[in-house]
Amino acid sequence: MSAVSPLPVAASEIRHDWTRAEVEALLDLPFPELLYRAATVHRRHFDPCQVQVSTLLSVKTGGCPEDCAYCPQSAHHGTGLAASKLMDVDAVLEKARQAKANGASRFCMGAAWRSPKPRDMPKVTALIREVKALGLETCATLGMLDAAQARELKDAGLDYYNHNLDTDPEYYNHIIHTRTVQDRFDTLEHVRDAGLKTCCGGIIGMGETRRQRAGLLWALATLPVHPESVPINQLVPVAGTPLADAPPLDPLEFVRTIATARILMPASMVRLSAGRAQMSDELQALCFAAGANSIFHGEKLLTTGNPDTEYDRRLFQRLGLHPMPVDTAKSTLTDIPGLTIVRESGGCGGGSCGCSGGSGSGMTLEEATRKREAAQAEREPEDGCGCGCGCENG
Ligand code: SAM
Ligand code: DTB
Ligand code: SF4
Repeated sequence: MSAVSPLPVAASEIRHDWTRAEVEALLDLPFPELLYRAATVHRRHFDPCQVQVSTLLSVKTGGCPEDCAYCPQSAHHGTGLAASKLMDVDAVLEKARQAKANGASRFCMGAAWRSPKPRDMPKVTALIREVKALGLETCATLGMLDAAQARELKDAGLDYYNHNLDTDPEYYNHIIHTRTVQDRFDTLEHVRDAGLKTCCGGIIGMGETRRQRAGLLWALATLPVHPESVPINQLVPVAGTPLADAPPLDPLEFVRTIATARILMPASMVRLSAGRAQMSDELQALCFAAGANSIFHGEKLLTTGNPDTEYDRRLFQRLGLHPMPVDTAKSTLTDIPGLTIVRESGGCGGGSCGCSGGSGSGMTLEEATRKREAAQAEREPEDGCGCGCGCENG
């Protein structure tokens, strides 16, 4: 084996004391070794063939007073994006109902704000309450929060708050000048103290070095609690933003970042987030193999495009991936139509082994889950799916 220094291979424990040097050493590993370690950690905590699926809606678009160099919604950049007011509750509910009908389990609402103003809070809390009442998990990303605002959102029924560190704290002031990284840490603390789950990650491809990518991952992995979700966005270069002409990132660097995030935060959902529409199928496949286990599903992110639902359905099918079963205790939903498991030539119904045995031509997630559980109850684990494909799935 190559001269790789001993590094945590069996990182099933959750650590918050990673050093920057350790993170850099992981990122620097030979590619096959890094992927092997990430895939090993992934399997200790998750079914590597299950992918959690979220949806996104911009409830207040554009005109943001912050100057984030990547963002098409900043009022500082001439992107031609029209600013809109906070959407009415009824309009958001219509979108949320559609999302639910399309199988969403979590509905994420984004607003282009530095922070919500006192006058915004009644409407925002109404949005959260009403969306929650539809039986959806709620997520919001509204900018900075103080402690009282975080508690108000929690009391309204908010489950997750998305607030990204976005880049290495040391690189932060190259990208954003209207707030400090400490502002970000403060909001994250208020969010945790209020009992909300955190969704916190960053953007790759903003001209940062590999060392600075290590700095972002180190900052995330040494938070007092690992974020439940870690969105890793690839920069979507938008004309009119200062990063419109950022040098393209070596795709393998993106995979390295995903793999290292998986090793550092073994029990978190690592989300292959913005930028999927610009990625090849092969790159996405490598990201899933490296430990990514969450995506945004739906044809729009906030203002930019995302792969269409048919594309994602085909990709899942080709890769033998399936949507992470929804926790029915938390949600009334059991299926994701856009990503329904549909087999061209049958299959074992497990949905995760990619075999072509078994019978039937199509199966919903609910049916597949039921069938898999029933099969698991009947067989010894080493029996596999029962179709002779040699997989280990029930
Ligand atoms: N205004 C709030 C904030 O900044 O926290 C919430 C909305 S903001 C658009 C949410 C996240 O979108 C950002 O933290 C950033 O990671 C991501 N984002 C924005 N523009 C992006 C781009 N062009 N490419 C990739 N990610 C982007
Ligand atoms: C996150 O980390 N990525 C999402 C979500 N959190 C809010 C947003 C991506 C935005 C990409 C650019 C756009 O569509 O405007
Ligand atoms: Fe505003 Fe958020 Fe965009 Fe920054 S990332 S300009 S805070 S909407």
